[in-house]
Amino acid sequence: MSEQQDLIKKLEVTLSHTDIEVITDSFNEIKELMTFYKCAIMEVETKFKVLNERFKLSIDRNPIDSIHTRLKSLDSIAGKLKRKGLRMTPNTIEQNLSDVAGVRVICSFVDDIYMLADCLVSQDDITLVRVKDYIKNPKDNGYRSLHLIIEVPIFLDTEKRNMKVEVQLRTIAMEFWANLEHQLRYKKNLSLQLLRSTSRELSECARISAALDRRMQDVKNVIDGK
Ligand code: 0O2
Repeated sequence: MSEQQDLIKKLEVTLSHTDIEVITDSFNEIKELMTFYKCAIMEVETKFKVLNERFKLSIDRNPIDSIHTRLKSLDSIAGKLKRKGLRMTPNTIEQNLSDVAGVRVICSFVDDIYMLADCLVSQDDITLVRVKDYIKNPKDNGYRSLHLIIEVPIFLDTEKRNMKVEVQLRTIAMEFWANLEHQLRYKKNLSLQLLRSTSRELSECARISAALDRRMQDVKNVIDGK
């Protein structure tokens, strides 16, 4: 089965016949756009790798523990646009979604998150579109991370295109918590009672993990003589 047929089969469950026709007509353009997002991910990942190497020289340690990248799948894109009441075309994707390209940077210390974010957005080819600081303002469930929506240029054979990328920066502790919470969110067969008690427990874990991040940062500051 071709990639296009495979996608259509998945989308038949949720989308109307007209929606599927629109996607079929612009399938090649959508595929091309996805390649552009993939290139934007590569650009941003490289920028963080360069910063990591730079700091290895200047502060004698790597501020980045790991970098994860992901390209949103076509069926997730179709689902998200449908929830917004939009058809899936290259234009609606670019105009309405800012998380098709995702780069997640995991650091040991909270200060490194802000340092890396500042370094990234001060680069002269980066445009900062939006910041959501869930570290200073955690979500009600305890979720913490720094989210940046940026635009980065990619250079193609005959043109330059600015592509949106969602950058999430978080500590190892935040990543540990978010991964478990994500699993809970997609667990469909838990009783309401178990769901409530597990959410409370996760909320408490978020509090402990935020306290751990603060204490680890304090210890680091003492070691660095700050
Ligand atoms: P996935 O599979 O990770 O991509 P927007 O994307 O701007 O339309 P929103 O909700 O305003 O929607 O964006 P926001 O708050 O910046 O969150 C976007 C992403 O952050 C999510 O993407 C998650 O990756 C992560 N995130 C946000 N809140 C939570 C949370 O409470 N728990 C966890 N585990 N992750 C969270 P997606 O599309 O939900 O999923």
